[in-house]
Parts: sequence; structure tokens; C-alpha cells
Amino acid sequence: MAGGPIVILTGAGISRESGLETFRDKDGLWSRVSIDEVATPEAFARDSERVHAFYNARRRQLLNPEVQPNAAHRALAELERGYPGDVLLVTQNIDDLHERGGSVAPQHMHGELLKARCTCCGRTTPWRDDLATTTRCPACDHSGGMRPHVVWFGEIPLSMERIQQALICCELFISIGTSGQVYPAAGFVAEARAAGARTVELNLERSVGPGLFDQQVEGSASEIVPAFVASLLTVTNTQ
Ligand code: BJW
Repeated sequence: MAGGPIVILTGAGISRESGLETFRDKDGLWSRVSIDEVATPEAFARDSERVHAFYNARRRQLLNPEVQPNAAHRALAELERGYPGDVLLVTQNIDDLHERGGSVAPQHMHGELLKARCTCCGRTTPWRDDLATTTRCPACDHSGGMRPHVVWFGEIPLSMERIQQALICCELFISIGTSGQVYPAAGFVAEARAAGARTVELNLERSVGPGLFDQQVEGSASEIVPAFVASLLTVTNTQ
């Protein structure tokens, strides 16, 4: 391919070597915490203190100086800079490691941990501190309506129109570090494939058998992503 549009989808696996936990691996977040307790709007309505505590802990962890982007985040930024065509980076991750790794405008389809949203006025605000049930909205000054700017089960993911448009036009779809169990992201590979794209998975282990992906590379993201990006840029720039 000589510069055709690319869509990249990343999941928790790309940030694991930066020190953040995945969800569904043996030692992942969902092995210790129930989805129904922390990742639904019903959970927030029932026990917002509990949900705040879960996201406050993860926000503090993300802001720990030891958590830094790894070679995979940096390689994707290099791809964005060096590739002659369009690259849309879509991430299910709520961390900011793509931005810190040099990516310009990753689409955070499941939201961003370093933002808070007021359920009263709808305004989204950059947020680095703990949230509490009494936190005031800096925009409307209402207290009690602030929530993490994340997408819980049953809520509609963000930027869907832009993502769907890119999926039907892309020539290459690359899935990195996601188990492919959560929709609509899990369906992106089939949509891209139906539209004629070549599909590639880079993951610690294959998320599905052969059929959906034309190529599957197994290994840790910090090793296989830079290698894949280097070979893609070499092939593209010598064509
Ligand atoms: C490595 C590695 C290393 C490890 N190197 N790799 C029945 C059928 C179909 C769908 C549904 C259904 N019932 C309900 C639904 C819909 C529901 C859904 O999909 N449920 C399924 C569980 C069945 N989806 C929704 O509700 C979504 N909304 C929706 O569908 O709205 C309708 C709509 C859509 C579109 C248009 C209009 C309307 C919302 C989903 C929200 C997900 N939220 C969460 C939590 C919030 C954010 C947060 O707290 O962080 O998002 S859940 C959690 O899972 C989080 C993640 O972003 C998401 C995906 O996880 P991910 O990234 O794949 O992580 P893991 O842990 O699963 O996988 C890690 C992978 O990395 C593994 O493969 C490892 O091998 C690999 N790995 N180390 C490389 N070093």
C-alpha cells in the first residue's frame, strides 16, 4: 500500500508495560472488581462514592511519575508523523499515554481519566485531583454532579461518527492490545474487512482465530509494535 488511510485501534494491552493494568487478563482489574459495582451508570447512581474511589485510585496511579509511555506508544506517534497518508488512532484507553508518547489527536472512544464531566451543565473539565460526591463544577458551581469523563457499559462511546467514516474508507486496520470483547470496538475489524481493508492484529496472544485478521503477530506491544511500524514505513516510503 502506498499511503492509503489507516485506522489503528488500541486497548489496555498497549499500556500494560507502562505499569497500567488490563481488564480481562488473569490479574486484570475485572478479576478484583465487579463491573456492576464500578462501570455502569446504575452503579454510579447507587453508590457514587464507590465509583469515585475506583477512578480516583486509577487517576493517582496514572499520575505516578513511574507510569510513562512505552516504545509502542512512541512508535505509533512516529507512524503518524512519517506516514504519507491519513492515520486515525482510536483508543479504548482512558489514560493519556498516547498523547504523552507524541500522538496528536487520539480518539478516546471510552473517555479520558484526566477529565471530569458535570451531569448538571454537561461541561467537561480537565481534572487531575480526586473527585467526590461534593465536588463543585468549575463551570456552573453546582455540587454533586461531577463524574469521571468515561464511557460505562450501556453508554454510547464517543466520536463514533468519525470512527465509522474512517473504517469504511481505510485500507489498513491495525488492532493492538485489545481482547476484542467489548462492542462496538470489537466489531471494527469486521467492518474494516467488509470495506476491503487489510486487517492486522498485534497482541500478546491472538484474540480470535484466523478469519477476521489477515495477519496476527504475537508478542509484547513494546517489541512488536515498533517492529511493525518500522517495516510499514520502510515499505511505504520505498514505493
Ligand atoms: C497485551 C499485553 C502486552 C496484555 N502487549 N498485548 C451483547 C452482545 C453485544 C454487545 C453487548 C451485549 N450486551 C451489551 C452489549 C454492549 C456492551 C458490550 O460490549 N458488552 C460486552 C461485554 C458483551 N457495550 C457497551 O455497553 C458500550 N456501549 C454501547 O454498545 O453503546 C451502544 C452504541 C454503540 C455504538 C453506537 C451507538 C450505540 C460501552 C462500552 C464501555 C466499556 N467501558 C470500559 C470501562 C470504562 C473505561 C475504564 O474504566 O477504563 O472500557 S470496560 C473496559 O473494557 C474498558 C476498556 O476500554 C474495554 C476494552 O478492554 P480491552 O482494552 O480490550 O482490555 P482487555 O483487558 O479486555 O484486553 C487486554 C488485551 O491486551 C488482551 O488481549 C491481552 O492479551 C493483551 N495484552 N498485555 C500486548 N504487554
